[in-house]
Amino acid sequence: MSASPIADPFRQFSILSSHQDAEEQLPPLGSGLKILMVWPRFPSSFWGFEGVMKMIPESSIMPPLGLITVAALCPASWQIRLLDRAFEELREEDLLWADLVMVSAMVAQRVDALATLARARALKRRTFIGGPWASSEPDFLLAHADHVLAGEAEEVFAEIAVALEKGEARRLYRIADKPDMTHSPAPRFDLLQMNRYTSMPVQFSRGCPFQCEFCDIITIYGRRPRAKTPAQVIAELDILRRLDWHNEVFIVDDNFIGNHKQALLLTEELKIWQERNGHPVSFYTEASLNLADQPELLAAMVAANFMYVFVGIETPSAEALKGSRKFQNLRGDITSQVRAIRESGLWILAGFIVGFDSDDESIFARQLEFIEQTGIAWAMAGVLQAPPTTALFDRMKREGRLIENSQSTTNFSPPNFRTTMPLPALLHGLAGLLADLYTPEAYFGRAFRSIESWRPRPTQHPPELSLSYNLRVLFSSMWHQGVRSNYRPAFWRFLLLIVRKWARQPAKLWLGYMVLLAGSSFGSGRVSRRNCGWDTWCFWLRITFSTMRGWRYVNANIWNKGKAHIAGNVNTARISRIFPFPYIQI
Ligand code: B12
Ligand code: SF4
Repeated sequence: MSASPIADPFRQFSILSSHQDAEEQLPPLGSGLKILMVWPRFPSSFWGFEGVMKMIPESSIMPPLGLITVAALCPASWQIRLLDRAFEELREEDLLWADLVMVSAMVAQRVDALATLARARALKRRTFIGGPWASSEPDFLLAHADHVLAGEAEEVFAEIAVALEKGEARRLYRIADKPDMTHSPAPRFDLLQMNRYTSMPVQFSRGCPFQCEFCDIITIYGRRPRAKTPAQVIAELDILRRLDWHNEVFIVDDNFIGNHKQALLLTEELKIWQERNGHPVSFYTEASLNLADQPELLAAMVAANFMYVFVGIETPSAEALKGSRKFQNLRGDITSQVRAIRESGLWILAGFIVGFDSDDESIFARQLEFIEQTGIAWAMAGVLQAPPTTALFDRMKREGRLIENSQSTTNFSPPNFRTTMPLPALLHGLAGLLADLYTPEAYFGRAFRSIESWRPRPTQHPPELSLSYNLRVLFSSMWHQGVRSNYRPAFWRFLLLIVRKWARQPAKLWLGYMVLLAGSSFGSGRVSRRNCGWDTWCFWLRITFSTMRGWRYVNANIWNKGKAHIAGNVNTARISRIFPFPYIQI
């Protein structure tokens, strides 16, 4: 495998400014480089758990595994610092210290990623970007960074490092081949401020065998799952243990059961490792719904101390599942599959999508009913997007429905294509769905039912955190949620309920408490500005409520702009300006 430049690597030449002339030979950086790795800030969303972060000592859910993996590929003579913008400021002296500023980003981080690159350039620092966004839009990023890597770094980065030192590095590397994961080095966990995170990431496999139309996993990481050996994963866990990590570990695979035989082999090894080391960590992961049909694997996961799993359920509409080629979700009754997974010992959280071509306005009520019926407390519901490189993106382009230059970044931005359902109806419908899902009563009600029907086994141990840590978090949540929030009664009712019901069941008590804390992000629909800053998820819900209550001006605007949007006169960025999602990047 080699790093192959694309045929015309400077396609964006016209938008490069003169000093970034693509023909310009970038000077050698020399040896012993100082590298500043930057993980840009995310906008607020479901995933940031901003409300929770205010009540716990940690600052972020997880560190950037991509960057610490690349760090492990850098020559030993390079000095590396990692800066996580979730909790660190990027100062001018940090940039000036570095010979090379390396950025990794998802599309969702675009604003801060571009700002970082611009600041580094202004100080004449060399810049290099990689990661999922670079993999999906390398040509765009070529205008903002000196070097761009689209694809995975494992088998090419040693060569690129030498080229950087000697001044022979290309501007754009597009890595077509997928590396053999058995050559992936153990990430540099030692670069992390580990106490700032609630989970540590470990990756076993990349890629997914399915073909969902909207998914860029399969276009970025491929459809043939590639995995590390169990020994590699165990070695990474040993590093974490040596670094005294004893909290959750997220197996960040695109689909943990993409190759279920390999997943089973790994899981059996994990079980032995846990027993040997006194169950120091608990695991969670992402998997497709057909996990429900794998009782042996489910049992092994439970035995290895997996606690919960994220599943892409997307929609109860068979038509939408068919239309988006998510055939694996059509093979059984989803409600029974969810129940089967939970009864086998894994709690479930899930993703839901509205805005498929076949969706009409009844979809919101159907989703609500379905989520209530399956009792999924953490239901990440958002609108369909067509990320670049996906089959959906290509189809929207063919059908003339793609909105060029859309600034949409997440499933909470208006879609980057013209939807069949009128946009105002879609956005209002989603707002209503989320509002209904996340009233304190609905949220805590689902949470209780789902934990009650979850059947953890004696092998499942929640992370062992110190008494002082637990007391600190408990008092903090009592203050923020139990005193200052306006869902106080629901907080106390749920707290008393979980203590009364599950005091003798540590796994359920722990999960109940996590759900209670997360209520500050999810379940606080009717909140006041006082208890939850303007930057958080609940701000959006609050606006939703205001809108629902008849904030006519906003409604009218959304409606009119939405009509214009459907007619093709307005792009989503302009819609974003008038639709007050706080995390839409404009
Ligand atoms: C774990 C994970 C999360 C975690 C935490 C993220 C974190 N702190 O790392 C959580 C659950 C919070 C999350 C959330 C989201 N995520 Co996410 N997530 C992942 C997942 C499953 C694993 C990430 C990972 O650790 N990968 C392992 C590393 C090793 O891979 P890598 O980053 O690609 O790095 C390799 C190369 O890219 C390259 N590289 C990386 N960086 C750099 C830098 C340089 C300079 C160079 C040279 C090379 C290089 O080298 C590495 C080794 O080959 C990925 C899927 C995936 N396979 O990556 C999705 C993924 C990154 N997430 C994605 C999305 C869309 C989201 C959300 C926006 C969800 C949503 N639907 O709205 C949110 C946004 C978060 C927020 N707060 O708003 C997309 C991103 C798409 C894109 N093109 O940007 C992905 C690809 C999944 C998908 N297609 O849906 N996510
Ligand atoms: S199952 Fe998930 S990862 Fe696999 S193709 Fe579908 S959406 Fe992508």
